[in-house]
Amino acid sequence: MTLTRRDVLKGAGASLALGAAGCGIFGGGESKDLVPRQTMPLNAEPRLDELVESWSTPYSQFFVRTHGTMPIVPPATWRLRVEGLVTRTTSFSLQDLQRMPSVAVPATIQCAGNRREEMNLVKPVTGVLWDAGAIGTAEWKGVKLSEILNRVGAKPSAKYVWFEGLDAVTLKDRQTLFGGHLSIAKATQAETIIALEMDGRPLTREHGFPARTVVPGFIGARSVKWLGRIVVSDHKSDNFFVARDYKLFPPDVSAETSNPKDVEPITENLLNSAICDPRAGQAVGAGKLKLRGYALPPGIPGVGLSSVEVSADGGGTWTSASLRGKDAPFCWKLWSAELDVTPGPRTLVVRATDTKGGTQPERAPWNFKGYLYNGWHRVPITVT
Ligand SMILES: Nc1nc2c(c(=O)[nH]1)N[C@H]1C(S)=C(S)[C@@H](COP(=O)(O)O)O[C@H]1N2
Ligand SMILES: [Mo]
Repeated sequence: MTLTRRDVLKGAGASLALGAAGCGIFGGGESKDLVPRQTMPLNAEPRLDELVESWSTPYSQFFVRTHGTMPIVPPATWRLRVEGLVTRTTSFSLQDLQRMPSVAVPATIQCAGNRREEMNLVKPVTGVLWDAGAIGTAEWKGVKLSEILNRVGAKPSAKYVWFEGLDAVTLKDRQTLFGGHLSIAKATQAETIIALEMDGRPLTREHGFPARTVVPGFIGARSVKWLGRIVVSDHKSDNFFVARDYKLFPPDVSAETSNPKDVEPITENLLNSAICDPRAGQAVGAGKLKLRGYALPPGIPGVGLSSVEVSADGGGTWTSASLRGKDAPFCWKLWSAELDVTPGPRTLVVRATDTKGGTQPERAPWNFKGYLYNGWHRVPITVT
């Protein structure tokens, strides 16, 4: 097996030296400009004001979320095995997938832990303490999962499709593989794909080379990177990240009292929005102030964004923001607004409303894992 120059460059990031100023680690002429939240495993997000410079998130600004190792997968020998309730168990090579009909799907991926830092201020939670930057938008290109399921002959008794990554994750008591699952209904939607490319180039190592699922509308954890195996089944996956993690426990449940069997795995994203500019703690001049940020529709088919509103008095009075960016399903929109601000400590607030009339709650329910925080985003600033 020979590694191409590109693979070697990708692999050069195997041991990471991260500085607080960001990390330029991924070689190949590309670099990430992210703020690390954790280095082993690597978890890093962009500066918020840089994140909303463009609707399509540049490579350098796309957050990275890993739970374990970041495998260097040799493309020539890699196979995607599809088995379980299928007529023909099949191993697809990368070339097999590249030769199949392909589709391009723009999609925003948001981590279920995005904005966890805010929930942590209410009461401590477990997990990576993300600001509001664990989100990004790209055009993903690859093969429809439904096409793969047709080729292998998924049986009528199939109810779930399980996915397994090639990365090794160290849990408290054992090692495991990262995994996900989808109902057969979501697995066969046109938007659900096995992506080989991100913004017109092969996936890079940290985003799942050579293949990952992209599941628009669902939390990022369901878009499994470094895909190694797909199992078609009549029951739910027992992978740790489906059966135990990525569940939304009620506020009165703690790590000690939780029973994962009581709760379903998280699927869709919730309606969300954030102020990305100005940034928390910034000092700005009195008068007209421009605000910029993003808003994400809930991951429900056919539901988009209808409005974004901002406030400089903690939610007493609201001003409409203007939305921009592609009108694509399951994708964010960028927004901007102008507010008059007077001297003193001020709290900027944003909330979004969707096309079904749903709005963000002033505060989202606390849960010990810190998932799905979508309360009004508040940014304290000083006006001078
Ligand atoms: N194999 C594998 N897939 C994975 C993960 C992982 O740790 N291992 N993390 C998931 C989570 S929680 C998120 S939010 C997204 C992040 O995708 P990105 O790193 O490409 O931004 O990948 C998902 N897919
Ligand atoms: Mo995530």
